Amino acid sequence: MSYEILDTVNSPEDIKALDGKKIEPLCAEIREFLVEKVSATGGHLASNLGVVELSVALHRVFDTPTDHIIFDVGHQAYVHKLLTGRRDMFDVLRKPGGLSGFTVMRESEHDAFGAGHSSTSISAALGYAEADRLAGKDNYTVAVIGDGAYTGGMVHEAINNCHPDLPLIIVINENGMSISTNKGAFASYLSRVRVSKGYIRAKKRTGSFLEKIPLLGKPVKSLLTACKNLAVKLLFRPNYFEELGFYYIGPIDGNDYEKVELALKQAKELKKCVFVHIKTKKGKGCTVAEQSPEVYHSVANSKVDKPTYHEVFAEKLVSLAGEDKSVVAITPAMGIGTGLDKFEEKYPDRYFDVGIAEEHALTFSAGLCAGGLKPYAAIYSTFLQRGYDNIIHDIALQNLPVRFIIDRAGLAPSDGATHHGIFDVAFLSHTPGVEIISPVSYRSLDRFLELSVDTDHPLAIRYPNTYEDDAVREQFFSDETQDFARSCKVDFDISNPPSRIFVTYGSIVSRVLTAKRMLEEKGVSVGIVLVERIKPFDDTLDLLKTIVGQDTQIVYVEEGIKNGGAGMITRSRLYEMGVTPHNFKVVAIDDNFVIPDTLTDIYDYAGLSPEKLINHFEL
Ligand SMILES: Cc1ncc(C[n+]2csc(CCOP(=O)(O)OP(=O)(O)O)c2C)c(N)n1
Repeated sequence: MSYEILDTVNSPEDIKALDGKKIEPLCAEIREFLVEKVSATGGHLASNLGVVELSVALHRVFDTPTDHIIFDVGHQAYVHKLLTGRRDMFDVLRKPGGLSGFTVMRESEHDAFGAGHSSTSISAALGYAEADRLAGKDNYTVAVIGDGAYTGGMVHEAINNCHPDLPLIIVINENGMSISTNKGAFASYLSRVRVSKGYIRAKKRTGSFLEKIPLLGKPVKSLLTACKNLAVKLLFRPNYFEELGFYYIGPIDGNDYEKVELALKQAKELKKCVFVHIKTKKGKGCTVAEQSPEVYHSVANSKVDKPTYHEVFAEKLVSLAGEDKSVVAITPAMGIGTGLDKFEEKYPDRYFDVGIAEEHALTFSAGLCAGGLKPYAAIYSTFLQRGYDNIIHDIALQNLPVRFIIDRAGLAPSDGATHHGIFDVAFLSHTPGVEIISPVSYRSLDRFLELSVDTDHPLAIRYPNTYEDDAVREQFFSDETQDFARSCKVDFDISNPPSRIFVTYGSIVSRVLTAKRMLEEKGVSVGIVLVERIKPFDDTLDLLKTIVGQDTQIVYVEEGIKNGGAGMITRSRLYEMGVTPHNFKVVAIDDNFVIPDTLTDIYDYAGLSPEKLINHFEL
C-alpha cells in the first residue's frame, strides 16, 4: 500500500522537517500501516497503536542517536523502528533473521538499548545519563515505560538511584493495562496521580531567586533552599515523584499530539530528571483492539484449533484446586498467556497476579508455601531467569515445595533471543533438591500434575508453547495401561537395544522422531530414549547403564543450552559410573544465544533440525 505522508518519512530528519499540520494525518497513516503489516506477520499490535503520537513526538523533540531513547520491554517500538529507516523490513517482522519485535542495539544505532524483558529501561537510561555526565556531554536520555512494566521491582531500584539533576526524562505511558488489566497499589496510584499545579514554577523560582543573591554562603543557601522547599511542599502538596525530588509533568493525553510534544519540550527545557506521565488508549484507532486490548496485545499470524499445553495445565489445575483447597496459583502478569485466567474465574481468592515481578512471585510463593499452601507459580522459561536467586535462596535452600510451572520452554522463533526458553534446565539442574519434569504428552502432563500436589520438595514442570505432537503421542503414549508418570519412555525392546540411540527431552522429540525415520529410510536402525523426569538423573542413568554397550553410540539432543545442561550432566555421570559407550555426543545450543542474521529456520540454525541431527551417528 502507498501512503501519502508516510512515504516521505524515512528518518528522524524527515519527521523533524515535516509541517506540523501533517502530523495528525501522518499518525493515522502509521496506524493503517501497523494494522496492515502486523495482521500479516503477527506482533504487538495494541501496544504500538497506543504510542504513535508519543513516538512521533520523541523523534521531533530529541535527536537520536546522540540523544538516547530507551523503550522498556521494546515491544512498543514499532513506530520508532518505522521512523528510523526500517520500514522495508516490516514484511519480515518477527521472523528469525528478520526485523526483531523488540529493540536490538545491533539492529540500529537508534536502538539505544536492547530489551524484551520488562522493567529495565530506567536503570539503562540512568547508566547512559551518568556516562554522558562523566564525559561532559549534554545529551538527553529518555526512558519510555508502560504502567505494566512500572510494576517491576527494578524500576523502583533505579528511581532510588536517580539524581534529580541529571537530564533524564522518564515517560510513563499509562493505559491501565499490562497484558491484562494492570494490578497493584502503584498501578492504582498512577491512575490517581495529579500534578500539583504551580509546583514546578514555584520550585524553579526558588532556585533562580537564590542564584541571584550575591555572596550568599553555602550553608545559608542550603538552609534557605530547605526552608523554601518546605514552604513549596506545604503549599502545593507534591505528588510521589515530586516528593522524591523529581519534576513531574502530567497527566497528559498521550494521544493528543500537540500536548505530548509540548510536554516533552517542557521536560527537555528543564534539563533535570523529569517524569512525564501520559495517558494513552491501548489499541488506539483500531476498534477491535481498543475494545479487547488484552487480545490484541500480541496477535498471532495463525492459530491452530487444538488445545495447547498451557490450556491443558490450567484446566487440570482448576480441577486439582477443586479437590484441594490449599492449591493456589501465582502469575507475574501472565494470566492469559499461562491459561491461569481460567483459574482466576473459578477461584479468584486463590489467584495472585503480582504484576511483572518474577522475583517477588517466587519468594511470595515460598511464603505461601511456608504458610501451609500449595503454590503453583506459572512463569515463562525466559522470565524465570529473573528469579534465579529466589529459587536458590528462598525456595531450594529451605526445601519449600513450590511448583514452578515453566511455560514457553524451548526456542521462541518469533520473539527471538530475549524469549528463548533455553536456560531453565541448566540452572535448575545445578540447584540442589529441585525435581525437573518435562512432559511431552497431555496424558503425562496430567499425571505429573496430579502427583505434584503432594510433592515435598521444589518441583518444576516445563512444557513448550505448542500442541501435543500426534506422532510422538502414537510412538510413546498410545498404551493406555502404562504409567504415564514414568521417568523415561523408549521405543525399542530394552532387552535388545539398538546400537544407535537418541536421548532427548521436551518438544524437540518431534524432530528427533523425524530424524530417526529419515535414518531408518536409509536402512539405519535407531532407538529413542525420551526423558520426562530429567532430574533426579538417576532413572535415566540406570536405564542407560542397562542398554549401553561398548559399541553404542548416543546422541543426546537438547533444545537448551549445552553448557551445564542435562546432556552434559548425563554424559559425565555415565562415564563416572564406568559406563563407556563407543560415543556420546551432546547436540544442544552451544554457547550462543541463537540469533541468526539472515532469514532462516531457527532449528536448523541451532543444529537441531532433523536434517542436521542425522549427521551425528557414525554409519
Ligand atoms: C520480565 C518480563 N515478564 C513478563 C513479560 C511479558 N510482557 C511483555 S509486555 C507486558 C506488558 C507490558 O505492559 P506495559 O508496560 O503497560 O505496556 P503496554 O503493552 O500496556 O503498552 C508483559 C507482561 C516481559 N516482557 N518481561
